[in-house]
Amino acid sequence: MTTPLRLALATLAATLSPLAFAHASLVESFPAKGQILTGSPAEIHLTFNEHVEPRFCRIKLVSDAGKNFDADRPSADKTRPNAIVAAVPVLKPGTYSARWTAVGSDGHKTHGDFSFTIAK
Ligand SMILES: [Cu+2]
Repeated sequence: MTTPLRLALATLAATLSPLAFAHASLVESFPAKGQILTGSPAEIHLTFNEHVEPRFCRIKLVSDAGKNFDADRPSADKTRPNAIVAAVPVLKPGTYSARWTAVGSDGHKTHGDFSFTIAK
């Protein structure tokens, strides 16, 4: 490989790598990871490190007994940048896993999960 070509490739790699890591990741949520609530939350909100497309995002809640409680379709949370909000059904006391899928403005899909508890 010639030196100019090697240089060109190194420059290209340096240019592309920040994009490769620019996927949406969760920064903050309500309920927060591990949070213990005194009642069912009316909604869930998720804040990401970058803009996400709410219509392509999903939030699913799974109880510790394995029952699914899907949140409504998320919409943009106008009170927080890069955040989505979704109404959730009334939840009984217990621990729930919130499983989210998000699509960033670059079209890349990411997912994750966290748990929270509703006290008896
Ligand atoms: Cu990406």
